[in-house]
Order: sequence, then C-alpha cells, then structure tokens
Amino acid sequence: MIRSTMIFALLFSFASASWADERTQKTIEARQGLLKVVAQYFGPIVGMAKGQIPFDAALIEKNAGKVAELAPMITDLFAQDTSASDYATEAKADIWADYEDFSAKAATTTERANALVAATAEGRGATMKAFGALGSSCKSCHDSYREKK
Ligand code: ASC
Repeated sequence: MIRSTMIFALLFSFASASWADERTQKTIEARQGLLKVVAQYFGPIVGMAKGQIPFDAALIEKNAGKVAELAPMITDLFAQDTSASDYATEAKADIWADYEDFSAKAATTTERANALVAATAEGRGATMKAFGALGSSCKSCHDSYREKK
C-alpha cells in the first residue's frame, strides 16, 4: 500500500513536470505568434511610410485598430515568468524583473495604436506622425526586453 502510494506520487510528479514544460512551451509559442500577427498588421503601414505602396488611410485605420486589439494580449501572454525555461525565446528575464514597466510599455502601444486610428481622419501628415509614435513604442520595448540577435 505504501509502495503503490509512493509510485503514484512519483509518477504524478513526472507527469506534472512535463505538463508545466508543455504549458511553458505553448505560452512562448503563443507570444511569438501574437507578435507575428501584430507585425503582419503593422507591415503594410511600414510599406506606406517608406513609399513602397500607396498611402491608404482606410487600411491604416483598420490595421492600427487590429494592433490596438492585439496589444493588450501582450501582458496576458507575458504574465507567466518563463525565464527559467530552456525553450528558445528572445524574451529577456528583465521583463519579469520589472513587469510593471513592461506592462506600462505595452499599454503605451495600445494607446498609440488607438491614437493612430484617430489620426487617420486628419490626413497623411498627422497619420504618419502618429505612426512614428506607435513604432517608437514598439522599439522602446524591444530595446529593453528583447534579446538582440
Ligand atoms: C516592425 C517590426 C517591429 C517593429 C519595430 C518598430 O515591423 O517587426 O519589431 O516594426 O521595428 O520600431
């Protein structure tokens, strides 16, 4: 009886360790996917800013709106400290050393994406200025919290 309880406890501890590892991996993959989706909506606006494709205020309004919806998911998906994981990630441990600052930067991105949506009604100059502000909020977080490649 004692022996079977011990075996069960041992098996359960292995099972829970691998469950946690799997959750960590899924979390990291979900973050990477989220940021890829953000970049997908961001990309055409970068193309317009560089003059590679024609300026299209309606598309910027739509895409910036998507970024504003996606950005709050950043803090949801980074809530779990995965800095001890061996799974490949560019997320620096500094995120969880100052999660308040990380969250504030993510909140700024949401605000600036909403500001970009609003700016699309004010013409190209105002739109591109608001886009610059949004891009610098992305960059500010990457500079602090993303591993340099
Ligand atoms: C992108 C992309 C980023 C941001 C950043 C903005 O398109 O992939 O990480 O813009 O460069 O400054």
